[in-house]
Amino acid sequence: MQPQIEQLRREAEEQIRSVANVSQLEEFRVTYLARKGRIALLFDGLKGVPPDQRPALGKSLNELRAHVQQLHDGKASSFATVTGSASLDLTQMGRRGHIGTKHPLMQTMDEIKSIFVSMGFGIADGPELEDDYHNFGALNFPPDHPARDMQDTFFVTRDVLLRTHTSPVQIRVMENHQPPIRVIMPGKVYRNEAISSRSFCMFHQVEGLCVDKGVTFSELKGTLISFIKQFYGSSLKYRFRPTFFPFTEPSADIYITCFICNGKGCRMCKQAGWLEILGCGMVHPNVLRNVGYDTEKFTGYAFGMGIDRIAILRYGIEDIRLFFENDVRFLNQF
Ligand code: 2U9
Repeated sequence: MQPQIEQLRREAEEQIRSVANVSQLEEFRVTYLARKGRIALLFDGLKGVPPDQRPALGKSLNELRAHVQQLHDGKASSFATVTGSASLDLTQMGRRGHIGTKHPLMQTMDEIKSIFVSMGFGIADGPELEDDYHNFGALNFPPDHPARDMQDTFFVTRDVLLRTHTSPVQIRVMENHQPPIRVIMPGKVYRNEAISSRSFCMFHQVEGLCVDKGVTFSELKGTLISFIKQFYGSSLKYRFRPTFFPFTEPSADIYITCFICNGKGCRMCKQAGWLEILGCGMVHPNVLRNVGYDTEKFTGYAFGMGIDRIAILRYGIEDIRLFFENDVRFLNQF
């Protein structure tokens, strides 16, 4: 049996040199070291040798097994990764890289931005932490206005809060620049509302401001109708409805025919047949005075829209919270 042991040692030594990957190494292990492998077969053969030769042959076989195990382990560690925990098979096919998509809110935001940029608007941004004056006072909110209530606003200190709209950015733009001004402000805003499928404590707005000599409500209408036609399609119906905001006078909400039920009335438009998509108005003279503009010389219009609501309608999304969970199964659909 000794010659067989020697023969097997040489074979194993030769074989291990040609092992080039993890599956070939496993084949090697099964051939030589497994319970029914070639070394185990030799051990079985010990039963048939004369008892006086068994101890010496047993010792040789044990040495052979240890040697072959060492050959195996040496090769395995040459395949091992830096951590040593997993084996790295350099011959395996690479995994296909995962290409992400732009978040649906950012897609909507970018489209809106590019329409206004094409109409000559610039883009401005500002802090999400604001003071009471820029978020409320400068915008003509009376001191007792309910929007200042703790229910709606996240106060950080008595005077510092998370902005409830992007309008304070417009105030800062006007404080630092003289007309003509034509800018939009996209960004995150925060409201202390009950969280549900329809409202979240943070959402996105795009607001716009135009101030110059002789700016009229007709210019507001022309600009916003052009935006609506580019964004929603040129054949839809729209309507302006008077409303109230402290910072604009006169003020209006703009509605379009509900594109889900085509105006017949459905759950999305709350049976009205119309969807509210924008708020707008002529900048209140008090707001212009607060930033030091001469109201005899300058007039302006402003508008605002909630991007999350627009994206929900556009993509038919059931729950606003899906936007913020970052579940790739949701995000990959856009
Ligand atoms: C300044 C002067 C006026 C911004 C405006 C709206 C109308 C409006 C809402 C739309 C949906 C908020 O996200 S929403 O809930 N906004 O209806 N916003 S006019 O008016 C301004 C802003 C800044 C200095």
